[in-house]
Amino acid sequence: MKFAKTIEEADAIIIGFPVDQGTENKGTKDAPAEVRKAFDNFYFSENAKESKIYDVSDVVEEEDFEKTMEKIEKKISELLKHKKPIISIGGNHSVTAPIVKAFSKKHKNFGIIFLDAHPDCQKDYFPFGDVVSKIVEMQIPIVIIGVRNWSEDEYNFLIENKIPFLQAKDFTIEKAIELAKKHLPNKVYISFDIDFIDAAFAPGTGCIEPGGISSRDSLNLLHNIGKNFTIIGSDMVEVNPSKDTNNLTTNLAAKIILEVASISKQF
Ligand SMILES: [Mn+2]
Repeated sequence: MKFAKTIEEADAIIIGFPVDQGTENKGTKDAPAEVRKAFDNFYFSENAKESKIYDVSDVVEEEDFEKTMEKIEKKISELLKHKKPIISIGGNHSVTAPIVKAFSKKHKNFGIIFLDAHPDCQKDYFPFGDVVSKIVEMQIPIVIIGVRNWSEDEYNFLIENKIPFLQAKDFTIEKAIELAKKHLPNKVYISFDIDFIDAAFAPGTGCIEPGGISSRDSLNLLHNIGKNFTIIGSDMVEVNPSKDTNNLTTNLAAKIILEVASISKQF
């Protein structure tokens, strides 16, 4: 894993959002530091590319949740001036809304691939639980992949708003790519909730959802997204080191981030 000394020489930018606000499950704020520790365990990416990454360190949370969200949006807006892919380490899923808002001000035509066991469109729930409703309000096209636990309200929201989704029970890489190609433009942002992956591979997260995708299929899916789309940014959210076993989850998150860095493109 190679780090760039300046943003100018970097292939991708990494930033941490150690945020615990917006959820009852505390502990995700420790993820950026723990995931960074695992970066050194990886050398070349699987496609034998050595990407140089510039780490701009963390944006720390304010006492006020809305202020934290504003701070995140402002920082991403600043970083977007460099025209390089930005990969964020959360934090819980509430960080995705301000990140995507900043991207939407810079990019007029992009879509979101939302990898998650949950469709996250629960109105009047914790802020991390309605990130998809916020994205729909921003009118950014989105596809949700990996769903396997939802409420009746959430199901109805997806149907009423015609949000394309692929349930975990029907998951294949081909179907996921086909769905994304049908509904999204070429430029995509990937929001990666670690609970997309089965808890057998990633136990360190707040909501354990059985019946998920394997770590191997998840990596192969990302490589396929890289072949079919221009990845302009991504996030890795809901990693909770306090619930992890033998660093399985933080290692997997670090590997995913490095693979995404190797397939993302400058724009
Ligand atoms: Mn989730």
